[in-house]
Amino acid sequence: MSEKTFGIIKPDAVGKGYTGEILSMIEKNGFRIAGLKKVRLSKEKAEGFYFVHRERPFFNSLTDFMSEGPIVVMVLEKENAIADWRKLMGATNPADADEGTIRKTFAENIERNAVHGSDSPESAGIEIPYFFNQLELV
Ligand code: 3AN
Repeated sequence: MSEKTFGIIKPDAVGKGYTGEILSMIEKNGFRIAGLKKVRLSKEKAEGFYFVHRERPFFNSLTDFMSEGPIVVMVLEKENAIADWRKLMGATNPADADEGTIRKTFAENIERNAVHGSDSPESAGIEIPYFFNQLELV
């Protein structure tokens, strides 16, 4: 049974020109890209996306970062997509991430950490429609 998850290539990685390499790693790891687009978040749209983190000390800095430049948003599909995408991303802090993961390879630090991925089916169910409508998923 295939599953869908939501991912972001964050402004640090897009700005440094890593979009193509990250998409290549995604495809090589067996994900089907069901939706893909480049967008620029306003501060307000970034705050809406990270609403669950609104009480965290890093919320303001995180939403500044996520709105500083373009991002690439995507819907990834495969069996076990949610867990497998988080595995390919690596640990939140790139210093703790395994060799070969996207964060180990491309992330700067715990905040500027290159990629995002839904952490549960519930999150994926909220995050996918935050950016994509049905016609955009093929
Ligand atoms: P993940 O993205 O691995 O699911 P979360 O959900 O705990 O991690 O955090 C959401 C985002 O907030 C992270 N991707 C990262 O950009 C940022 N973040 C998490 N922890 C910190 C921290 N201690 N300091 C700064 N930014 C953080």
